[in-house]
Amino acid sequence: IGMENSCDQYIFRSKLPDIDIPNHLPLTQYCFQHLDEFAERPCLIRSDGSKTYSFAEVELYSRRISAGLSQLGIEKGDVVMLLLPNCVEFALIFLGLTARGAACTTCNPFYTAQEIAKQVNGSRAKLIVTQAAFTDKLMEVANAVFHGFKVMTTDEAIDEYLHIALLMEADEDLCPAIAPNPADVIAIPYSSGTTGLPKGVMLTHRSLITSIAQQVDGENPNIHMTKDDVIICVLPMFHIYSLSTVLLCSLRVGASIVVMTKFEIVALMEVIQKFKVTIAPLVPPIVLALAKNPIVEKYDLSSIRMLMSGAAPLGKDLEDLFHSRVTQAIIGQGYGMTEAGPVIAMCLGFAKSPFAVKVGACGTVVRNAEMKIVDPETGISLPRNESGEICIKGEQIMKGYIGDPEATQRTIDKDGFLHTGDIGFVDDDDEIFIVDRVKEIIKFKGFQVPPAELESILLSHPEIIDAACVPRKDEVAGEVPVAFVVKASKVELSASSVMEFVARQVVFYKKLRDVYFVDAIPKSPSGKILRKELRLRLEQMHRN
Ligand code: 4UV
Repeated sequence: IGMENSCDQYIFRSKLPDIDIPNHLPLTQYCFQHLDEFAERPCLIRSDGSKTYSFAEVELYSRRISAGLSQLGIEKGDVVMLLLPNCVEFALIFLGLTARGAACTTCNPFYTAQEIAKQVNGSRAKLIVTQAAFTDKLMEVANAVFHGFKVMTTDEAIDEYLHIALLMEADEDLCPAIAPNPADVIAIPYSSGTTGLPKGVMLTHRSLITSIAQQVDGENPNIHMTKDDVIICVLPMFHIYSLSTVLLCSLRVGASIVVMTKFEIVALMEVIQKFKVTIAPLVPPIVLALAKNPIVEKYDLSSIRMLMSGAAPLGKDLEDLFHSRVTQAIIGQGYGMTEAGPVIAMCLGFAKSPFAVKVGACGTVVRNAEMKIVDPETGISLPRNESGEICIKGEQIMKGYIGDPEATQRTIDKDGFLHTGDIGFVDDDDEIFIVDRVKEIIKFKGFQVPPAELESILLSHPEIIDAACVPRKDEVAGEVPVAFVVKASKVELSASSVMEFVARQVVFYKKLRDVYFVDAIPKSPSGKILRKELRLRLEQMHRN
């Protein structure tokens, strides 16, 4: 327990004992292992009240969909893209794919055709499952994709495309047996990791099961979630936080999941009140709205007993303010990263036998895992209370980036530790505090904005000769992307035209919020952009 110093390494562990994790099972079998205890209870609930699926129905549909997929020619190992906002069909198809042994790559439906095409190409998705409203973009996607793919809609039937009824009405008895291996890849969310462009993160049966178990299994689970809980699913399921901690953890323990299509404060309040939501996994911008919007006072939020914030830093003041509104709830943070499977650390105040926790901490390392803090310059592991790069090891971490062994090697060291690119320390009570970031990523409301992607778009502009993108602090979004741009000599180029040029090619949260023209981008002798220097320059500009 706690820290040990072996082989000159400081290793940090959970305060909870390790447990046996049945990660030899296929994911669907693990999720439905205790189905008998809650088969007839509500599992997936549409927040508009139009439909509820029991656990038994969800399990049945996972087999039907698996059978339907095989009739469509989807084989074990094939990749299917879910291009969907939150909906119960997302969950059903994800489970059907998993049962089929196929992998699901999750994509933001609001992405532009260009962004979608990159992910379809990178993951080699054979089928895109989406809603009618998003099919407009798919012609353009098809033109930019090197292989053929099919399209299926989950709502309206469209003549030229497949329809979900083919899956929902398939005969479950025709579900073919597959021989799943714990190391088979079943989810490929995209992340830019510590550097560069978005990459497909290969998560296996074993990694996802391990992460779920680290969260909700054991006699004293780190997150005490049970079949009596009602959890709000407002965060997008295409992001690993919602997919793992909301969807998969709830399936495992039998908690009811209320699925909301999108975040809107009044709708969220109504849903929490109506369904007596007990667990609310959120991100800091939603916590901010809950803490500050006067409308919140009009609703009864007394059912909430656990409030989790993750995916971006939660300020201490905000946490305190929020607590004054929902005094009965335990508030705490989860700290995750797509590549880490995803959960790295979790608030121990959420445990069945809870521990005292401090405001501002982002949890304690999960059980069945090892953490080290290393000096980013020397790689030497550091003791308690010293800040360095947070590294995590365990069976939950990714298998690697799809088709990119070099990026995998840069991220997972020879001892099997995943390097997060986050700077933080472990205190005397095993709590983790994140203080900075050495990786490039910009986080807008918890969404990833990879600077390298914006830079490559900027460099494709005929009048731009160099560019660098960095985060600027923002009270609501946490961070927003801004660019430093070097223009070709003598050309007239306005900041607004550069911003528009980028905006046409990216989803809303990747849009540049400012452009600063400079003579040169500061770089190291090896040509790496000195992002820290640009971040400092920004801070100085805003102080003046
Ligand atoms: O790859 P990603 O977008 O992944 C996430 C996942 C967050 C999760 C997942 C499951 C949970 O149960 C949960 O509570 C949170 O965000 O981005 C990874 C990076 O986001 C920052 C940090 O820089 C990661 O490397 N980040 C994530 N959580 C926190 C955070 C946090 N609590 N505080 C500060 N930064």
